[in-house]
Amino acid sequence: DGSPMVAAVRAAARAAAPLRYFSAWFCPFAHRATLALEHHRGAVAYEWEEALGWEKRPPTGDEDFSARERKDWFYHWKSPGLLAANPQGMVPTLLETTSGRSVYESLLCIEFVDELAIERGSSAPSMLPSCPFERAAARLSAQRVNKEVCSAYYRVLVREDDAERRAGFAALCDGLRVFTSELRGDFWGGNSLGLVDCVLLPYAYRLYVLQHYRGDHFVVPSAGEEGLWERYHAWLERCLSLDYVARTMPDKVRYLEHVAKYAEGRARSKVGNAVRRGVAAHDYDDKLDGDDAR
Ligand SMILES: N[C@@H](CCC(=O)N[C@@H](CS)C(=O)NCC(=O)O)C(=O)O
Repeated sequence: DGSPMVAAVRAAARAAAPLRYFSAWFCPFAHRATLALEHHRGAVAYEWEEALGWEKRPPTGDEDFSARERKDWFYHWKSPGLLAANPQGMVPTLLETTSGRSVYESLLCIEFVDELAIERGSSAPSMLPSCPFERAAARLSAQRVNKEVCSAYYRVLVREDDAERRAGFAALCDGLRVFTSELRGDFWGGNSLGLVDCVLLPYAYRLYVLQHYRGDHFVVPSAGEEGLWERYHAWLERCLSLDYVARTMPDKVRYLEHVAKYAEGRARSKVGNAVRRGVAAHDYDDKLDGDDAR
């Protein structure tokens, strides 16, 4: 029956059914989706499923040679629900349980949540500018931050050569410089948290682990460059002072313990495998670095 009333009832039911949110407490990519959901809290109902974890075991025998050298690799376990919703098995994944449709890839998840929330009458401002030119600029910056800052974070953590780590950290700082020089107000796009802030924030919050595992050369300057670093830290503090942001942050000690498997090169995740074989974290290959590579 295609009557408008039936369509309206179906639409209401869809709106009411919470999304299943496949996530992991430690995952900075998923953290981006969480920030979008919490920015629009109330507008998009969701049920969090902790869908990814770690198990320590010896390799299965099909791994590359470096995997055979040790017996204490950490592999992901993945929930059946996650694998059904996203065969690549990555968090964040958002599933509409009534239709079986899913959305994944963290940058897309932010935009998807934002659009859905606006459609459902969110009272929070959109996370993207309304002008098409500015939207394009925001997407460009979001991708750049992801490549320059976030992928460099993994280079510093996973690569074993000190020179490579330092080059990674220099690239990370350059990425932060560009981000900071683009700030138009309290946040990247003006006066509320938006797409670009949301891409960077989970990593900006986690940078303390680099000093812990790599030493004092791996600390973002606290001041200097004509106030640029003061502006960067003020941005970070401003973000963290938002209630809905602060309550999404993982415990620092617990995260530090978790990330040891990356710092020690023992994490057999797609990102970990990609960076170990010498490509950028954002260039992982589902076949080369995924289950087949294990
Ligand atoms: N490009 C993805 C990356 C997400 C990602 O790497 N998530 C990790 C957890 S932090 C994951 O799901 N790993 C599963 C695996 O490596 O097989 C995104 O931006 O959403």
